[in-house]
Parts: sequence; structure tokens; C-alpha cells
Amino acid sequence: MKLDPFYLIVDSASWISRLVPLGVKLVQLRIKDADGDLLRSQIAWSKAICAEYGCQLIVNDHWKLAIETGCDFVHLGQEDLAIADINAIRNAGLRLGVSTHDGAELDTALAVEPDYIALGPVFSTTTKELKWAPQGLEKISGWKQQIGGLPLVAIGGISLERLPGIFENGADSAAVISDITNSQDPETRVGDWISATASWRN
Ligand code: TZP
Ligand code: MG
Repeated sequence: MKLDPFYLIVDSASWISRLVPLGVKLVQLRIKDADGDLLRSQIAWSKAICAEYGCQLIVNDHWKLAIETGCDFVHLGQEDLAIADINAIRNAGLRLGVSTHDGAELDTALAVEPDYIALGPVFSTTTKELKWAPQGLEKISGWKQQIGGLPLVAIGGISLERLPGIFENGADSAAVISDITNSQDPETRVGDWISATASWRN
């Protein structure tokens, strides 16, 4: 399986309605502060937009709702792996991505046979508090050697300017939040990301 090299992460369906029509092909909905009907409607609205524009939708954490709404992927952290029903995700035809930060976590992730592995934070980030120091670009090549053909997503502090190093070290996709959502002009920035990743798309 191949992942688009530009992996956008946002925290609302409203961001998805704004940015996906510009040509984003892979987006994660990462909502940490809602539940119940609000969460369900955010996921369902996101799915409708993604279906219209041919974008794959990854849902962070909420695997039951992802199954219910027919999303493409579920993304789980290590703490989610222990409580999620991996077979239910697979049986519903969804793909699975797992976050990793160190070797032990990589072993745990590989044991569930995920469809991609995420490694972070590559650079320092203020978007998420993490106990791990920035991993650096060398860690990307180390991870890629270990996982072989399994797609590798790099995350954390990635900006447009840092993209070449990410791909040259073996990442298949670059995940981004703040370089786009904190930009003065997110629409233009998305266009810049699509262009900057074009040569890694085939
Ligand atoms: N996991 C590891 S780093 C990170 C997450 C969710 C945050 C990435 O955000 P940004 O703004 O692209 O650094
Ligand atoms: Mg999680």
C-alpha cells in the first residue's frame, strides 16, 4: 500500500471542508475534546467531504465511530492499542496506523501488523506534549530499515522547508499540523505543500 506523501492533520470537519477541496488526498481528523453526537457528526461530515473529493480519511482514536461511518483508516497510539478491537477494525475493512516513539513501541506496533507506522517527533513541536526529545532525521532512516516496505509517516515540527530531509531519509509521508493550521494563509500553504510533495507522489 502507498500513502500520499502529504498527510494533513486537523482537529475539525470545518478545517476539512476548507482544505480538502484544494487537493489534499490524505487527512487525519484528530479531535481530543469532543464526544457523543458532536464527535459522531464531525466524523460523518468529514467523511462526506472526503468522499466527494477523493481524499482518504484517517480517524484518530475513535475506532468505533470510524467503523460506523465507513472511514478509510484508524490511527492509534500505543495506549489505544491495548483497548481497541484490532480484529473489528480489520473485519470492517479499515486500515490501521500506529504511533511509535522508541524501539519497544515499534515492536508493539509491528505485532498488530499495521498498514503504516508513524515516528515522532522528528523535530521539536509545541502542538503535543511528549516525553521524547526530537528524534532527528537519522531516526527516520533507522526506522525505515527496520520496517522495510511498510509505509513510514514522519511527524512533529515538520515544515515545508524541512520536507526534503524527511523524504531523503526514507519517510513515505510527512504529517503536519501547525505549519498549515497556524499559517497566515492556510489555503496557500496547502497548495505549497501539494507542490512540494509532488515529486514524491508517484
Ligand atoms: N504526535 C507526535 S508529534 C505531534 C503528534 C500528534 C504533533 C505534530 O504537530 P506539528 O504542529 O506538525 O508539529
Ligand atoms: Mg490516541
